[in-house]
Amino acid sequence: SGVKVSQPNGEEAHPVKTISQQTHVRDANGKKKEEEEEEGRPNAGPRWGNHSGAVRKPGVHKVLSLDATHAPRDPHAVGQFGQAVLLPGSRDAEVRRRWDEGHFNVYLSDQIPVDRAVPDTRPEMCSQSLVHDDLPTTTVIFCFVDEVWSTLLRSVHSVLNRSPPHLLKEIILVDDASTKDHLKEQLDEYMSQFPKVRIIRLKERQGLIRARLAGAAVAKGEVLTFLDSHIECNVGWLEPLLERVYLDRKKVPCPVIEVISDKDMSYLLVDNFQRGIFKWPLVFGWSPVPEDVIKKNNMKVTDPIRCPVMAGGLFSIDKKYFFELGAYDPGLDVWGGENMEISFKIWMCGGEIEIIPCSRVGHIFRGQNPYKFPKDRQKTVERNLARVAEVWLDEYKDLFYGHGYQHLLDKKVIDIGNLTEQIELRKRLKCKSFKWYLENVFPDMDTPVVKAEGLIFNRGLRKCLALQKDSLSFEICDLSKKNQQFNYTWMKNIRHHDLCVAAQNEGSGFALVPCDNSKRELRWFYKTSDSALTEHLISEFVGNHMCLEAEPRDDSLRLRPCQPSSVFQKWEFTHHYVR
Ligand code: LR7
Ligand code: MN
Repeated sequence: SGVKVSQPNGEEAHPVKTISQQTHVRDANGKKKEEEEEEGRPNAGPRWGNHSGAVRKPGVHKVLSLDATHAPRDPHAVGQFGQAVLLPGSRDAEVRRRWDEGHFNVYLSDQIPVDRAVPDTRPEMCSQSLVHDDLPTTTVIFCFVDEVWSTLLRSVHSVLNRSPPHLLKEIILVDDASTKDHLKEQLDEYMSQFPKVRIIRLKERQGLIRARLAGAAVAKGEVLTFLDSHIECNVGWLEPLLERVYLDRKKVPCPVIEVISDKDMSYLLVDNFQRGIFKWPLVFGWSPVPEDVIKKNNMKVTDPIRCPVMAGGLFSIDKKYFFELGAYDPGLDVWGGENMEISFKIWMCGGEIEIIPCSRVGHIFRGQNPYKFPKDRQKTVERNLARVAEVWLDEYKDLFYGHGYQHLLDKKVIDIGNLTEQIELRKRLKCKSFKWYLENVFPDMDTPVVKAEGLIFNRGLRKCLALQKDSLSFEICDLSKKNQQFNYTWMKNIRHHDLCVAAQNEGSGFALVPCDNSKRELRWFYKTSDSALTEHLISEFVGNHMCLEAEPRDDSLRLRPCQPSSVFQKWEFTHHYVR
């Protein structure tokens, strides 16, 4: 059949491409190799324990490789089988003209059938894997704002064509106050041929977070499955997700997100063993599962992959569990940060996030959001992230602010809104600490909560800073003495428990004051260099490079203009974690 032509392990290999958000796109040869390794191994079933206690027997029914498009109506149409389309140069102007409608090749998308076939990119074992015959039903929720007609339709068709009908309760399209005309009557009319498709229209733009909540509120399926509105579900995508929820209702499975090229609309494979992670300040990214974890767990390419954070757009979750978790923080606006929120919440409050290699969905990665933000984009995302940091990060929120978001601490600059309910929720659910999360879910991140700690040695005095009653002085260095212990934090505070070293306006009389992240007089820039000449503590409060200096006459502290040669301005912490 025609589908053989498109099999990525055939001669018609996809070219290797790199895509900024997802660098693990790989070619057909890489995949073929892993499939060979795969052959003949038994299916190990669930790997990561069972929260609900009841151990279920392994599934007994084969995944239905149901795909009405394996014999597409028009096998010769462009883009069929997920192949790249090269348009003649004469179309360049047209392509460019329509690009901004979706920030991808909209002109080309419109030429490709809305029910095109895509290559079955699953590892070979997947078609043999077994699932239960009494899986829960799901409601698929797409929210969209001004989505391109052909991609929205292709998303819906891929769900209709590749989901077993008895598992697909309904598809809910949440129109987040789109302005484009075709998304109104024309969409109603088109979707009226599919009884399972319902359209909800929001009167005002809510953003994807509250739009998803609106869909979830009326969903009738037992499981919610969220998808972006420019995706193509692959063969057999749904059963492996529902199987995980069935095995344990606190598992939150995500498909492997493959790449639909924004330029030629080809369906590209991604590397195995990729998981979602974050870097400071809460930036999502992909990274391979560490080699030792793969070895230790003897992981196969088909095994679920524990995921510290999810990408955000594509996942299934037990509906009751979603609401038990408090769904999303409804205070998050428009776009961004909700994937961090739900990820931390799931892990810290007893659930698990997994990527399921046998479930695969292609997504068009766009260089820019094709819609407008009601407020400034940057400010919207920052505000969302600050809400997440305040509720979930505990003492680690300093790392978030300390990586370029210090300005968010000024409550006059930005109002992140009320957090009482979110904080209450975390207490009510008895969620674990962020420290627990880092140690147990993302141990390889290895992120120190302070930049330096221990004693603070002054090179000139050859003594250490010490707290005496409520003032600061110097003592002979002694590691066992508690009053000589300080932290140097991501907020650049010199901290002893809840007290911080404060710079004084006129430079004398050093006070220890209660720490407060928003106060500039508590910030000390620790300037280090290998030449060891400039280990200064520069006040960020008083302008013009004023440095903390020890006064040898009376072992006091003062601020003086920074001088590279002054040994009394040189400070050394016992332990440096980050220079
Ligand atoms: O105001 C809005 N209202 C909406 O309904 C803004 C967006 N949306 C819709 C939009 O039409 C789309 O269907 O919400 C969906 C997601 O928006 P995208 O496609 O612009 O987001 P994205 O793919 O750039 O971003 C990722 O991060 C987002 C952060 O809020 C969401 O979690 C997206 O769902 C998420 N997408 C994915 O996880 C797919 C893989 C991307 C990666 C990595
Ligand atoms: Mn998207």
